[in-house]
Amino acid sequence: MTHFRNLKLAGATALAAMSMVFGAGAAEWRGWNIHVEDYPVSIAMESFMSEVTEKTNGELTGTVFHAGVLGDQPDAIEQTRLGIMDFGVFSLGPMGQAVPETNVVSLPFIFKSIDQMHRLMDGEVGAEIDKGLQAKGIVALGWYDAGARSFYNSQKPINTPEDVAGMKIRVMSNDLFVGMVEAMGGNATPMAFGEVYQSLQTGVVDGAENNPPSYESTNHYEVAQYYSLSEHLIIPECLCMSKKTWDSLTAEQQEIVLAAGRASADYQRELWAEREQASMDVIKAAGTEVNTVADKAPFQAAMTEVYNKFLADNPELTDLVNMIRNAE
Ligand code: BDP
Repeated sequence: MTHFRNLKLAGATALAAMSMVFGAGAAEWRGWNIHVEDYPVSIAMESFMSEVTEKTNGELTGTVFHAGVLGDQPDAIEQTRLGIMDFGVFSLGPMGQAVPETNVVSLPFIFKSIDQMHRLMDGEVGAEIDKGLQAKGIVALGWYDAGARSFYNSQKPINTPEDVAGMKIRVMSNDLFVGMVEAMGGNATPMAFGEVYQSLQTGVVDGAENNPPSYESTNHYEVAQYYSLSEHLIIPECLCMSKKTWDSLTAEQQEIVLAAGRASADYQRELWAEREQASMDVIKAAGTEVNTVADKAPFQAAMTEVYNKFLADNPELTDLVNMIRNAE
């Protein structure tokens, strides 16, 4: 009993300390980020938060927690839906388990190029996905760039789907990516981002797949030195706000937050282009063996079963898939 009372007291003291720091009643948002501080996503999130604070004259303040210190991505997505987390930048890859509409952009080779992805996300496709997110408690404030994902591994260059066969490949947590690797004959292991370095190092997996900035910023190139530019996934990221937080704002604040979100997305895309180039320079200087995949057609052909299964399981998303597939 005494023990119990002490615990309660400790909780109350912590709360009192928190309100001293933040000021009673002040909104102190918590922003989730998986990336290290100098990453394009991180810099753009900081700029979003400072613009919001500045334009609201300090009514809205917050902290961005970088490097995944607030937990892994699937959990952070749930917490944002529940309003425990106020905002975060999420890949639409792991978002698929919670928001089915987002899965359409996780279909391999669905976009023809990164430019096309931006154009469509800034238009009707993005609006449809935002609707899906809102139904699950999340508001999209802007679409960030994450380039194209390619395979890397510790064994050999990949040029054909057959080269993937038999390899153990880490994927983000979403059944679609398991299906994608299995369709090439590989073994897929869904795993948290933060565990990949050690798993590559100890041979728990032979490879993984990601864009150049993530391959470089995580130092995965140190333990998986073959980078094969398959560019099989172009998955946008979302500057996402909890709908609970959004609904607590005045109309004027919402306008400021949305404008800051859009502006931060433009900024992030510029930073992204620079970092992609810089990352390629770093990995090449470190001796990574980079190869372009001359013929992507066999990879695309291997994905037929992934599409067929997806459309059979999600017939209601056929129009959205076709909207992208038939776009210029
Ligand atoms: C990076 C994304 C990040 C993902 C990570 C991953 O920016 O959100 O968590 O890939 O592979 O490119 O898990």
